[in-house]
Amino acid sequence: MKIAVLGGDGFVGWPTALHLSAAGHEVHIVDNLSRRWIDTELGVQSLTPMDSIQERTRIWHQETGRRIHFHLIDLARDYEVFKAWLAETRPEAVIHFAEQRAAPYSMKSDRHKNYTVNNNVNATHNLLNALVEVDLDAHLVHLGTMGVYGYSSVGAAIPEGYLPVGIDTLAGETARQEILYPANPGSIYHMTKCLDQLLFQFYAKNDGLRITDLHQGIVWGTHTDQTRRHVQLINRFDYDGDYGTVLNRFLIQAAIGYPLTVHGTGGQTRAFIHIQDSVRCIELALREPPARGDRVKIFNQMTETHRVRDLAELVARLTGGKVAYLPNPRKEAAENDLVVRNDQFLALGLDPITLEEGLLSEVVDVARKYAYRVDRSRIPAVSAWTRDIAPTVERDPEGKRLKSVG
Ligand code: NAD
Ligand code: USQ
Repeated sequence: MKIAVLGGDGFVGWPTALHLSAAGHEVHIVDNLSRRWIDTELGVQSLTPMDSIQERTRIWHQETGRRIHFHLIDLARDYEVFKAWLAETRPEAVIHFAEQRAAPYSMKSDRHKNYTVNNNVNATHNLLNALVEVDLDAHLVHLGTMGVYGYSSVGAAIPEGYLPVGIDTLAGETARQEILYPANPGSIYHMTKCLDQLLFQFYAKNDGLRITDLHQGIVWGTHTDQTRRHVQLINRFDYDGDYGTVLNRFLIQAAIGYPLTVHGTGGQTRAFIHIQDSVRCIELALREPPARGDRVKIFNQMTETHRVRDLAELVARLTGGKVAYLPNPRKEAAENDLVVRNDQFLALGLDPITLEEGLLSEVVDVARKYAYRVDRSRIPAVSAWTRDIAPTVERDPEGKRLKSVG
């Protein structure tokens, strides 16, 4: 199949592009490299040394004889360029990763809020608009987030996208419907993913676009079967206070002897998935496109749930590290439970990789290998969700005064 991977230079996009190329597909990466620019803005770099996208694809060709094509296009801003590219390339499937994906980055300032909304909503809408305009019946697979549901515990499992409801009619009967599960975003970033859902719903209904939305949990780990093949195929690994996600941050903090940064009581329960399973799920979803005219197909792409403080304690036990309980920079519930349905991927044959010590140790080993590249001053999470919270997150676990960058 000819597959476009939008955002294919990123943390999940790159191993997905490799995985699909290895499976025999013709892969085209479209990326504006904004994520690399944001590293420069924030004064951080991936823990792992990443080569340019051109160099990465050259090494892939050298290793496998297979070509991955790269196209430098800003999906949010260069609508006409993207439309012309789509009309010419005519992929059979489009995987959409190309959004600003960090909640803390989206909450840093009014400028970052504007950037995240403009970038994410325009990228998604430009894609949908262009698919209709060039009359392309490609299967669109979008990477969404578990965060659209809001993680709240109502004593029921979170279904895969749709909630059956009964509506009292004027005739005194009950009308049965399935509606999108009520959106409950916890950050500007998560809010853009809720807006994406409505865009998908409209374009599936109005134009018959075939769309799959993957509501993914937090991705952890770094290597996949393909990124292991050559040192220059290595995946990016974010550890900083804006882009580093919780488990990967704990693993690198443990590797360099930095106290594990638990926010508040660490009572937040979140959904997780290993990077290898993430790329497998995307391939499984590609094989099961909805039919034209179907509603958006929604999968929960996660394999397990964990409470943040339990993860910190597990990593600390494994590595002999210390846990620091810090003021929470976010506005979020102190504690929540989370039960999530993921029956659809299990039915398609996903055999989940779950958290086990071997895999955790592998990430710690990667972190130790590249520890010399870590700037400790960029570890604290200083992006506060509200003005009231900002003064409470001014010091790091080592007692130093912090300054926000960007
Ligand atoms: P990432 O930031 O590493 O990659 C995103 C890529 O998209 C980057 O290479 C960036 O340059 C590109 N991009 C952004 N805006 C673009 C634009 N306007 N035009 C072209 N390219 C653009 O993020 P990731 O961790 O790989 O996440 C990929 C997707 O998966 C995101 O949409 C994210 O919301 C979702 N997701 C990620 C996680 C996670 O834990 N990393 C979890 C759930 C969902
Ligand atoms: N947390 C800590 N300490 C840290 C970092 C985070 O306690 O050092 C806590 C946060 O307060 C939060 C939880 O861990 O309660 C998760 O934070 P995170 O940064 O790992 O994840 P999140 O902001 O939700 O975002 C990440 C990805 C995003 C994706 C989302 C999936 O960046 O792209 O959509 O995970 S989900 O969480 O399921 O919504």
